[in-house]
Amino acid sequence: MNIMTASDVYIGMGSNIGDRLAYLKHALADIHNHAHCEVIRCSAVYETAPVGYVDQPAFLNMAALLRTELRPVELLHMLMAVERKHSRVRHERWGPRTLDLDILYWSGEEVSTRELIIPHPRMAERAFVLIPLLDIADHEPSFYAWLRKRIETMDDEGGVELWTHMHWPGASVHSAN
Ligand code: X6L
Ligand code: MG
Ligand code: MG
Repeated sequence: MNIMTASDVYIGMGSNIGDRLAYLKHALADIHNHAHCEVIRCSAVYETAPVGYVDQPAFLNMAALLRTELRPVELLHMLMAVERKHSRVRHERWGPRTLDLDILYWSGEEVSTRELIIPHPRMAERAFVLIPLLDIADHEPSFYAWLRKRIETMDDEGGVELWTHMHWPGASVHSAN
């Protein structure tokens, strides 16, 4: 990876079917194993009450900081391939999923196409996105200040509870790294 052409990107990750923690760990490994993308940091893992469509199992949510040479749409397609590899199927719009990977914030970049909007347009209202991001965004001062302000103005933590810490590197499901 050529660091002169790489960007910092924050993603949100979620799972609410099956072995939720294993899906998150496998996704981190798959992203990191891509030739043009690496996982720099990850947040703790939070258990969160479902939002939007509430009659579904609780989620595990977390956030990760990636460094990538991919363009935004290329990263989107890579993340969608990782979702599909882990049996993501799209039934009802806001329904349960084995793995959800969302691009949230791309340092120094805004995107607005039919396929992809960055920053994520609904990030600001979702505690299950903002609270994990706060764990890993402290070296991006303006973004970090915005996150703190947004979280402060929320009436509650929106059903977001610390579940476990994720150690990175060393998050692999098998002990092979
Ligand atoms: C009114 C209408 C209020 C719709 C909220 C919020 C819709 C979030 C979709 C909404 C609305 C979403 C996750 C989730 C989903 C997740 C938790 C979505 C897409 N994904 N709940 N609900 N974690 N806790 O990752 O974010 S569906
Ligand atoms: Mg999502
Ligand atoms: Mg998604």
